[in-house]
Amino acid sequence: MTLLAGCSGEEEPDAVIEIADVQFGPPDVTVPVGGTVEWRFDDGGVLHHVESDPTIVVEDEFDSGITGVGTFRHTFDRAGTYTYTCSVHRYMTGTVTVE
Ligand SMILES: [Cu+2]
Repeated sequence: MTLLAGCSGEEEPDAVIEIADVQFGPPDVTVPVGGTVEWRFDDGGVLHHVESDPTIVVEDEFDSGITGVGTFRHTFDRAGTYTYTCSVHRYMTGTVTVE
């Protein structure tokens, strides 16, 4: 199987957040309703976590699990502002605005 960038058939995310240097970059993104955000764990194997604010309603929760590699995607089907954090580094926070 041959996969070429742009030809793989996998949809491009609406926003990409790089996790590096113990930061979300950028921490705050805006996507349309139905948009997908991709977090990329690219911090030399340092463990991080993308975890939705536990106060949001259950159907909007997202949780990457704690990991140091790969990517995590979540699709946001309802408008709102979603805060998230890294449980390993609680000072790492960001928001996804869906509008
Ligand atoms: Cu972290």
